[in-house]
Amino acid sequence: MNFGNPERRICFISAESMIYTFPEESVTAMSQQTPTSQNPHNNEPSRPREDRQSGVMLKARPETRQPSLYKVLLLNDDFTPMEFVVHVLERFFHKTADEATEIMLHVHRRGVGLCGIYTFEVAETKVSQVMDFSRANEQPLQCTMEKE
Ligand code: TYC
Repeated sequence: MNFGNPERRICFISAESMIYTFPEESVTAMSQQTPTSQNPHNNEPSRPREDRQSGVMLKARPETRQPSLYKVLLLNDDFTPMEFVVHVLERFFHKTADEATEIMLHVHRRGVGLCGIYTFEVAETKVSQVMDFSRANEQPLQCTMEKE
């Protein structure tokens, strides 16, 4: 058995739980490359690169993305009482009385207004909560979401 001076190798565990080892010098060389891959605001998928010595395809950075965001909107109608809309904005969107009144009046005058911006599941939940609450109180108030 050979216990003498083995080549030093660096071990990586990928997101897919694959274990890769590389000669130490090649890892040092890789860490000095591709400054754009270190920009956390770069939302493009990383391109696989081939390590020159091992031939293994490497990802320059983990496959993470910023989630898409969705606007939750209230629509005007002629029947829902203003106080009801203010209450909805306080209850489901955590607005103060002043903020809720301002948004309600904006919707009343302009036809549509922004309640908040959320990830998909949160936006979907807010829309359902408002629609269920309005229906349960026999109000025609409409709430929708749209991608930012
Ligand atoms: N236009 C309604 C009224 O005059 C008030 C209202 C405001 C309704 C905002 C819906 O999203 C709305 N009673």
